[in-house]
Amino acid sequence: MRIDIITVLPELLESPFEASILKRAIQKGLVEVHLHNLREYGMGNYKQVDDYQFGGGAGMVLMIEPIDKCISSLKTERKYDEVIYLTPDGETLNQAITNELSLKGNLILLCGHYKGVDQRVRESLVTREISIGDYVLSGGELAAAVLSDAIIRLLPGVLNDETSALTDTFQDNLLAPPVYTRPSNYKGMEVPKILTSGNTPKIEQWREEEALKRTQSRRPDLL
Ligand code: 6GU
Repeated sequence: MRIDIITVLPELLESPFEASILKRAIQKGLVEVHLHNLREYGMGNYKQVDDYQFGGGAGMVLMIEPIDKCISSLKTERKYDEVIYLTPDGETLNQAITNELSLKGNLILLCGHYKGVDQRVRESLVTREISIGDYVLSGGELAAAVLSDAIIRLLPGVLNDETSALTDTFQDNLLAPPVYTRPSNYKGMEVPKILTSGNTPKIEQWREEEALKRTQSRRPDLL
């Protein structure tokens, strides 16, 4: 997979890909992530990327031309499965969407800023619009990092047994059960006896029950 991220703030997106699981996925060659500074496609001597909105009103709007130039230049190199615009008025991200996107080949992620992008970008260049939840961020960058992380960890070979995605919360529409590690007694707080019993089928059964209980009490909407 290859992810190309278009942004006016590439520095905000560097560190998420330079640590831990995402870094290792890139090093292993399982995914390529490329950051593109929209300003390099900006207009005129000042490399302008945004302008006042027609009709008046506060807030700048990202112009279509730099975005079109950047996307067109990427598209001359390879085909893309989706051009995703990160925006709070997009479709709300969930595990089903993440699973679906993890099966794609090449993705462009376009980060919005200020009042967003010219509507014509959304109508002519973007194939999908995604939000990461009902709250507003300063820009699409952190949302692009969240989306990339959620996708990349699902790619074959990225996770090992210990970090397996199969037991994730949401992967079966249930929250994950409680987990414990040593010591088995900490200041009188005991680990459930079943977990130290060595009885694997019983442990599995307990985990399923706990997952169900936790989902019922915290997220009944998932059931
Ligand atoms: Cl994708 N962008 C911004 N700016 N805010 C958000 C968001 C995206 N998703 C939730 N809030």
